[in-house]
Amino acid sequence: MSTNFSSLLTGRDLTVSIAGLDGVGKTSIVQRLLREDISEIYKTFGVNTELLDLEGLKLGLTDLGGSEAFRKVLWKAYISRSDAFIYVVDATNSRRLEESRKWFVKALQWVKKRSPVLVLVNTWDVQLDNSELDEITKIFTEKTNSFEIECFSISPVTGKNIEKTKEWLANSIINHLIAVGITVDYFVAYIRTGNNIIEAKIRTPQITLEEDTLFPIIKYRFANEGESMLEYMKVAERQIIMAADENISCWLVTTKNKELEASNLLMRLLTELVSEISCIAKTKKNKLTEADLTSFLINHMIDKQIFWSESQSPMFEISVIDNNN
Ligand SMILES: Nc1nc2c(ncn2[C@@H]2O[C@H](COP(=O)(O)OP(=O)(O)OP(=O)(O)O)[C@@H](O)[C@H]2O)c(=O)[nH]1
Ligand SMILES: [Mg+2]
Repeated sequence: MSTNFSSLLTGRDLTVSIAGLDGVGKTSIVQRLLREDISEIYKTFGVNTELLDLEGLKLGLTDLGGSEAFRKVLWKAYISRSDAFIYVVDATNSRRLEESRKWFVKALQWVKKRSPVLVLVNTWDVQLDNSELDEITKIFTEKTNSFEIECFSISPVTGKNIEKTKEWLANSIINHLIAVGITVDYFVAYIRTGNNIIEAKIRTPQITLEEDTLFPIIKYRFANEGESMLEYMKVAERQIIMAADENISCWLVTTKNKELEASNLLMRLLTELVSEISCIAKTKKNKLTEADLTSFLINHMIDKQIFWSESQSPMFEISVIDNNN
């Protein structure tokens, strides 16, 4: 199956602020996350913003100037609006570690509660042994226990841990948003298997049957062979997202009156779900049964609380429907 959903993703971009003292290598790291070439790096006056595409998850990177004037006037406004926070420390400059820690602690007051925080220790081109790294890690993670802070070394020159940073960004932001509540009221998956279509409906007890009929668009619609579809719409104060390939069509409806801005994330999650179901269908040679689907959905969507993050017990209906309907 070809998944080219990513090019279709839209929605509000999630943003990550990158702060740290002047000259610690923030811009070099940001440029290395975006492209290989970091030969032309200039001191940041104010803020640089860049867009990082992590296989469809679009992240706005806000690279903040580290000079004292910018720390004082700019950091708060940007950091307090971001979905995640990265702080860069220069491992080769021990003289400024205390100053750096002081600004880190200050910046944490502005970071949105429970947001993911990563400290990157720029090792430049020097080798840092484990005990040196442990020491720096300790300085930046102790007495900051209201946040879960991850810390590792990086080098924009050698590329060390650049991929690891991208993984951290994708995973921690998804986990964070799930933890704070991606709440969905209604989910339907249609899976074409042989001559039949299995319909799996999951909904919260709150959703009424009348509301069910409010979403007449939720009907199976598959993509052409080798293609995929992704659609986003708003109906009756809810966001509705559909992802489909040639055999799987999944729809989800968000909770009413609860503006979830991260439509791009929801689309990504749904797209992943389509791919996962498609993999299972393939291993079963398209003989996916209702039982297979039930166990998959329970494991992935209910036990792991992917969508029902609030303490509700969603209701399940799985049935086989006639393809000729
Ligand atoms: N050799 C080496 N030089 C680096 C490395 N990272 C950054 N530099 C250099 O250090 C200088 C400052 O790097 P920047 O990336 O501009 O630092 P910054 O944190 O963005 O600085 P401000 O914009 O002033 O806040 C540049 O001349 C970079 O080329 C590295 O890993 N190795
Ligand atoms: Mg810079």
